[in-house]
This record gives sequence, C-alpha cells and structure tokens, in this order.
Amino acid sequence: MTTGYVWHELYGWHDTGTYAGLLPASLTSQPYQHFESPESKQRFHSLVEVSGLMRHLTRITPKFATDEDILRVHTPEHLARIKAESAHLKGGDAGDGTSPFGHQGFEIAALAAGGSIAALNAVLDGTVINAYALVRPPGHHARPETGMGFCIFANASIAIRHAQANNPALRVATVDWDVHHGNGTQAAFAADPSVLTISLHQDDLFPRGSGAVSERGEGDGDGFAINVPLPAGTGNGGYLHAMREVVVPALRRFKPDVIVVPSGFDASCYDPLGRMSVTASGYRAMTRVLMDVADEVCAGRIMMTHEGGYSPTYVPLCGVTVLSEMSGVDVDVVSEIYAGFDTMPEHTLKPWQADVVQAVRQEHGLT
Ligand code: 9RB
Ligand code: ZN
Repeated sequence: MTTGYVWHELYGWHDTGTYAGLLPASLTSQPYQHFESPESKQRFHSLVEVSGLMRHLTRITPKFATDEDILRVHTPEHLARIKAESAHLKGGDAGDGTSPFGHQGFEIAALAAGGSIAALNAVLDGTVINAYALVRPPGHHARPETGMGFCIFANASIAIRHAQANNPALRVATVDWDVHHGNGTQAAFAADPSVLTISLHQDDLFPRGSGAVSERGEGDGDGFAINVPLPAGTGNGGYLHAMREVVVPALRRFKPDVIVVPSGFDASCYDPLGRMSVTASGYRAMTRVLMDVADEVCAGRIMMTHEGGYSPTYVPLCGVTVLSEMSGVDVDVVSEIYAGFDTMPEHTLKPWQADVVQAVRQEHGLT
C-alpha cells in the first residue's frame, strides 16, 4: 500500500499579507512577509515533485470542509466571524491580531480542513496505509471559539470529528511534534477520553504559559492529554528519547485505531521561530518510531497534517525526508553539508532533557 499526499495550489494562495515577521509594517519595520508566508510549504511541495517522490505517492484531492464539518469543533460565532471578515476585500484576522488572512481566506481555510479530512478518510478506508496532508493555513492552535497563532480552523481536530461522525467508536491519538504547544487540539478533546492528545514542544514558547506537564485533560478526559515541554536546545537525542519513553508507551497503552500527527518542522535547527535542533534525519528517526508503534497498535495507520515550520530552505528537506520514510521510497535530499550537523553535540540526550521526560512518565504512570 502507498502513502497518500494532499496539496492544493490554493494553500499557497492563503494571503498573510505584508508584515515584518510578526510586526505590521511601520516606520520602524520595513514591509516584508509574515512569518507564515507560503515559502516553506510551497517549496516543500516543489521538492516532492522534483525529487521524484510524487510518482510513488497517491495524490488525494481535498474538498472544502462544510459548515457542518467545521461546527463539529468550532462555535457558530467563530465560523460566522471568519466568513464575515473573509468577505471584506482586505480580509481579516483569525483572533489574536497575528493570524491574518486575505479576501476569501475562509474558503482556503475550509480547504485546509478539508485536506486533513480527505487524508484521514483515505487512511481509514484503506486507500493508503498512511498520508501527509500538506495544508495551509495551519490548525493546531485554533480553539473551538477562536483562531490564533496563524491558525484559523483546527484542521486535525475537524478531521478526527469527521471520522468519528462516520464511526463513533473510533479512538484516535494525536502526536504533535510542532515546536509550539498543540493547545487547540488539546482544547478540542480535553474532556474526551476517545482522543489522546500528545504534544512535544519547546517549553513555554507559544502560547505562553501553555503545555505544562500538569495539563493532562479534564473530567472524563483526565489523563488523555500528555504534554512534553522540552527545554530549548533539545536535539535529535532528546526528541527520540521522548518518543521512545513517552509516546511509544502511551500509544501502546491507549491502542488507538489511527495516529494523527500535527506535523510542524519548526523544531528544526534552522527555524527562525523555534530554539530546538532537530535535523532532517531526526525527523526520519521519529517517523520510524511512530511507524513501528503504529504497525503494532493500529495496522500502520498514520495521518500527518502540516502545521508550522518557517525555514524556506530546510522545511522541504525535513518534509521530503519524512515522506520518504513514510512511503519507503528511498530519496535522500540531504546533502553532506547538512548531514554533518547530525553529529553535533546538541544531539546527545542531556540530563535536563531526560528529567522532563521522566517527569512526564511519572505524571502519567508510564512504564
Ligand atoms: C501575540 C504574539 C506568535 C504567534 C505564533 C507563533 C507561532 C506559531 C506556530 C509564534 C509567535 C505576539 C499573539 C508576539 O508556528 N505554531 O505552530 N506570537 N504572537 N504578541 N502577541 C500579542
Ligand atoms: Zn509551530
């Protein structure tokens, strides 16, 4: 069986406008791009094409998520506000003043959610063994009542709720390896024991104050949210340790029917927004760990949906490397110049990283 792949040209047309990173242009910030510009993702897609990988993937066509799909996760007020602002020629903002979108941005956001839905459907109906939805705008910060952190709608959560509408008994685990806390996904399922949300992130990066070890779900969902706030500087060794010592035992215990990965490449060593050091081969190794445990617990079913990652030159290498591992197609796009970084000292596990992993294991009784 093959690997599914979602991309739509309109994902590159989601318009975050003229900014200087996070700052609106002003007399002291020269007009440039927003951090969440199309560059890294469009170039990821281009490399999927040019590397030859595309020939081996099963292309999945996204549809627009319907209002019904979006309302399984979001409030009617949030949906109505995005639609209203999207109708303005100048567009609007998803909620926090740093999540801009252009005219008809609503439709592109609905197509991003629809891309995640289509990818998860294809995995669940057996069309593909696993899938990567390269969507934009991202989704893992969007909460039921608002967008934030560049996210408009909660793509992964909407896909999961869509799948559960078809199969109410479906149990899903999310493993969010974006460098930021997957707070929106956690919020959508906080009180729901049918969805285990795991987030590996840089400690207290964004949203500030979110994603501590002590956040573990609410009510019936207590214990079904797992947070691994790794210290700034963590490289391949620390991330792999967290995967092996937290993610794997948690997935073995939970036994999901499918694993959904909100996948950001902003924990990479070249990312301008994160302070972590993961390399393309680190992402390959993390993918391998997930695929092995997925083989054990859920017949290999994994759906990844794209989140952050802001290095225009390195995100494509990380992304294609992950897709290479997922599909078993041997493409090595990482030159010797970059591969040399894999042996740098930040990749060995540090005691202060192992301490966090141990604290998470203790909090959740993982053995
Ligand atoms: C706000 C600010 C942000 C917002 C989003 C990110 C990254 C998101 C991502 C980073 C910083 C500032 C709301 C500054 O990649 N997620 O995966 N900062 N947002 N000031 N204020 C008021
Ligand atoms: Zn991020």
